Formats: sequence, structure tokens, C-alpha cells
Amino acid sequence: MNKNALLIIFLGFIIGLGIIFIGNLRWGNDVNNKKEENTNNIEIKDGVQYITINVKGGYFPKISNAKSGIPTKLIMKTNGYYDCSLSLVIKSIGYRKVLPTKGEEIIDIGTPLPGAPFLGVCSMGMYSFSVNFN
Ligand SMILES: [Cu+2]
Repeated sequence: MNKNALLIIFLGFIIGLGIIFIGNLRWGNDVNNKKEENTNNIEIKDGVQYITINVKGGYFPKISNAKSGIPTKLIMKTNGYYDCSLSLVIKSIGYRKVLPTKGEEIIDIGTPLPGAPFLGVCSMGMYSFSVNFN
């Protein structure tokens, strides 16, 4: 075998590894995107729907899917982190408050109708979360 043949085999090997690596990255991202949409942060107790949002350098899950037509409350759960996601604005219900650094803030959002997603943002507009009511 001459040097050129060895070089071609070597390059083929490197390109193959690259394709496998990129494939894995894409697959990983798909899995992460699926995790962003959530319904298991929603609980109905005594006729009230509770939606739990974790506050920690943003709002998680970023997208929740909940039911319309039920009295609904948000539970904003803070985890001892101090960042601007503590400063919460929910325009549609005229809510603006700095959340406590650690604990749960319960926000009554009434009985949502199906339609446009319900949106919460930090006061600077960097972080947001939305809830779809179906
Ligand atoms: Cu912010």
C-alpha cells in the first residue's frame, strides 16, 4: 500500500467520525426541544388548575400545555438564585412583581379561555415562558 492510499483511508475515517458526531448533536437537540414542551407541571386540585413554573435563570418549562375553562393559578417556584427572572411581568393580567428569592408565589390568573398563549416575561424581556390553553 502506498502513502496516498493510507491518507485516503485516514481521511475517510475522520469524515465518518465527523458525520456521526454531527448526527448525534442533532438528535440531542431534538430530545432537548421535546423536553421544553410540558404538561406534567400541571395539577388539578379541588377544581383549580395549578401550573408550576421554576424560576432559575429563566422560566422552566418554557412552554406548558394546560386546559382552558378552569380556574387557574400559577405557582412561581424560586430556588434561591438571584437574577432578573425574579422580576416578573405578566401584561395580560397587569401583574408586575419582584418574586421572593426562595419560595412559592401563587398568582391567580382567573379562568383562561382557549386562544392566544399566556405569556410571562422578566422585566427586561430576556426570559419568558408561555402557557397554551386548549
Ligand atoms: Cu431579564
